[in-house]
Formats: sequence, C-alpha cells, structure tokens
Amino acid sequence: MSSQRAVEVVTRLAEHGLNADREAVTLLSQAADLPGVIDALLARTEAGALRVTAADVRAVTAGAAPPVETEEGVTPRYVESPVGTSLDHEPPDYLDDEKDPLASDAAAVEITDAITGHSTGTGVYDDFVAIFRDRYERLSELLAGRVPPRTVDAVRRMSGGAAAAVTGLISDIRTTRSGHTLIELEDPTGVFPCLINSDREAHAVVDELVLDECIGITGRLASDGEILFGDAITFPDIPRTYTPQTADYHAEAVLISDVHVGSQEFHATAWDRFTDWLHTDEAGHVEALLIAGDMIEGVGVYPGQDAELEIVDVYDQYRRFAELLKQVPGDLEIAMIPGNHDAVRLAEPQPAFTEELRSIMTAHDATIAANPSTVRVAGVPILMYHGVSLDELIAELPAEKASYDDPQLAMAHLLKKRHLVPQYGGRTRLAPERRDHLLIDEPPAVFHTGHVHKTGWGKYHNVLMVNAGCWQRQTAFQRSVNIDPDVGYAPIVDLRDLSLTVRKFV
Ligand code: D5M
Ligand code: FE
Ligand code: ZN
Repeated sequence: MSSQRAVEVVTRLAEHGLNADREAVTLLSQAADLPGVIDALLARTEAGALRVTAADVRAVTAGAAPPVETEEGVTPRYVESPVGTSLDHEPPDYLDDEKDPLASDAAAVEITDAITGHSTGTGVYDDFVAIFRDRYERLSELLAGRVPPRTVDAVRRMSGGAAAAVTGLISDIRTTRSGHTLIELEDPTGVFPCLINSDREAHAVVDELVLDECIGITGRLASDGEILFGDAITFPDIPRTYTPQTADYHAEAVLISDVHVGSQEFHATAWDRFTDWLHTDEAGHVEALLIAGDMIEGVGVYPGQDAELEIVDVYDQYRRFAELLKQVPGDLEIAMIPGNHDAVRLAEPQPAFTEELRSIMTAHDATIAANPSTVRVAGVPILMYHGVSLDELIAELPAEKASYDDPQLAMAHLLKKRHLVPQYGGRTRLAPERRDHLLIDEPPAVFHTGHVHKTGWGKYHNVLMVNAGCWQRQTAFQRSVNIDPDVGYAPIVDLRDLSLTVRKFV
C-alpha cells in the first residue's frame, strides 16, 4: 500500500468521523470504489460507533487480505547485553546507601510535555503532508552523517553507473518474481526505486522494514540511471557508543503499566502486595513510580467487554484507581501517561488526562503527561510510551525479530527506526499534527512501554528497554486471541547503573 493511498483512505474515513484499524485501511486501500465502500460502512455502522475493523470492511466488500501469522519461541537478536537479573531476583547489595541531599531536594521527576495543549493538527490533508515532511527532515538529518545527504531529484540527475545513495521514507516494498526486494524511497522531491538483490547482505534486514519509516540505501545506479542497486541499508538508529545519563546518587524507579482498574480481572491482591512492599525498607530508594498507560479498563473498548466489568462507569473507574494510588507512599513521585483504554483520544500522540480526570486523581499530585513523554527521574531520561505500535511490529516482522514473548525485540526496532509509530495509517491511529511527536529525537537512558501485557527487558545500544506486564488477569477476550498475560510484576531500575530487578507480587 502506498503511503499516499493510505493517507487518502484515512483522510476520507476521518471526514466521516471514522477510525480504522490497520488491516481495515489495507483492505480499503485495495477497494476499487472507495466512496461506495465507505457509504456501505456508514450504513452498516451503528450510530456512535467510530471504529472500522477489517471484519467490517470484509462484510461490505468481496476481497479479504490474508492474516499475518506470528510464531513463538525465539532467541533475542537485538539484546546485545541482557540485563543481569531475572524474575524474583533479590536486589543486589549496594555499597553506597547515601542519597545526595542536593539532588534529592530538587524535583525528582521532571517532564517536558510538548503535546498536551499544543495540538497543532486540524486533520486536513496539508497536515499529512506537513507531518511526513517533518518526519523526513528530522530523520534524514540523523542519517546524514552516514549516508550522503542527496535528494531524489539530485540522484535523478546523476549519470548511470555512478555510486549513489538515497534517503527517504519507504513508500512501497515489493518482492520481485526472482525473490529480490524493490523498495521505493520518497522525499519531498520525488520517489526513487531501489533494488536489494536477495544475495546481498543487506537483504537480511528487508523483512524488518515497514512502510513510511526513514532509511538510507547506498549502492550503484543502473546503467540507465533509473534504479539504484542497493548494497547497504542504514537506519537512523541509536549510536552503538551511546552513553546514557545515569543518576549520581542511589535512586530507583519502578516501571509499571496496564493496571486496568474496573475490570473484574484487575488483580487487587497483587496490587496490595506491591503497594505494601513500597512501604518496606527494601523500597527505600524508590523515588518514582511510572505508569505507562491503561490505568483503567474503560468501557466499550472491545466486543463483549461489558460482561467483564466490575465498575461500569469510566469516572468511577478513575475514582477507584485514585483510591488505589493512595496506597502508594506519599513521598514517592508518580508519573503517568494514557493508554488506549484511557479516556483520552485514541489517536497518538495522546494528550494527558483532562482537568476533569486530573481532579479525580489529585491525591498524589502525580505528574500527568502525554503518551509519549520523556520524564527525568534523578536526571535520568525515561521515554514512556504506552506501546500500541508494538502490536503492529509483532504482526509485521518475522517471529525471530519481534514477538509477544519478547516484546523488547519490537522495542529495539522502534529505537533503531528512531520512531515510536513508524508506519502511518496502520493499526495505531495517529493524529495528524504539523510536527511528528512520535519521533525519538534524543535517545533515552530507559525506554518504558506496556500495552502487550507481557514483561520483557534488555539493552539495545546501551538503552535499557523495559516492557512492564500488567495487573489484570487474562480476560475472556484475551483468551480468545491467545494472549497469556504476565500479571503482577514490577520492574525496578537502579538509576545509578540502569540495572534491573523484577519483583513478582502474585
Ligand atoms: O491490549 C492488550 C493486548 O491485547 C495487546 O497486545 C493488544 C492485544 N489486543 C487488543 N485488542 C486486540 C484485538 N482486537 N485482536 C488481537 N489482539 C488484541 P489492551 O490495550 O490492554 O487491550
Ligand atoms: Fe492494556
Ligand atoms: Zn493497551
């Protein structure tokens, strides 16, 4: 699917107030009569329903796209230096137990939120153009040191047979009949085709490419100058030599996610044990509790959810969540961002909770921020992102490169692509803004996600990646889609050296 076609589909749906999941966009982009199909969808959609699924599209069209299969049981490829702890590990003994008094006097948690209240998007076509241009400009800048920064237009004017390189957003990927891969790279001056021969080393990474991500391809132009034969694919990436900022005194942060308060499956006992532990001496160095989204279960998030709700009103769910936060020691900073079950817009970046919701969660004076956000705890930058795009990468990439059992592999790909939602118009709904807030401008020291309800951790180019697991037992819906959640784990990072201890509370 070309990005242009996807943009057209998403724009048209938006005109009718509809959102669609990625598969639905793919199916719609293949529809010969898009306006007709949208009319049929509108006729079929119940009043108030805004979300178009692939099943909806199939119901009104004849065609069906094959499902994407993922396998299980893979060896982490991106985890270069696994974090030296395992589940239920005792925390290491620390020699230095003193806090730096100056450092702890300063605010332990700081946040820069460029999103909440700064939404620039109006949802019109121009915004899609602007966001792609912004994405291209900022990511190509990151590539500029390693790939000659030439525009498509400049490459077109080069003579055939010359050594050349193209940087751009992937507008199309196709496998040729002979098994080679044809990649079209787009920049503001045009589109250029690049062929990666299946016998080239670079061919080993073509299965991790997704549409709309920014890469550089280096190689040689064909004799007619019409196509680039690529030898190497370069990602924006985190430098291998990246040295993350660490704390200069003993501070720890607990990274959790997906509390899902309001669900009958919310594991209250695990939460009680966890918050009890936070009051013990062992937790004496914990300065911050970070929650990466899905505080509540929400209402009407998936089919049949009503039957599994313990609290049926969204505001009551937040009231209960606020009560549960009161169990957290008062001197501990809390920072939280929304997820797809929370009561904010689904399209990312998601702004922080509204005043109304904040007024419910006043007890802790929590830092309430957008999804995504970078928070600094004891000076250490932690990138928090709920993680909806992890589903997408896990579906698109081969199992050994991304899977639900090893969510940190998918996280590593986001770091490598320097983008939290590389593929536009996919299953992760994106709000058209003039600036691309999902780009990873500065590498964080810690990358914290949730959403897939599985724990996973590792390092990628010295960045500690932690996917947090959840506080909700398996729901009937999750059983139906084969999700076996990791419930009641709390990953705890020592910010002095980014070492990790994962504690289990079930
Ligand atoms: O997401 C919890 C997990 O469930 C996450 O990996 C996505 C997955 N999920 C959510 N909806 C679906 C559908 N419709 N099909 C397959 N997998 C799904 P959460 O955000 O907590 O619901
Ligand atoms: Fe969740
Ligand atoms: Zn989620």
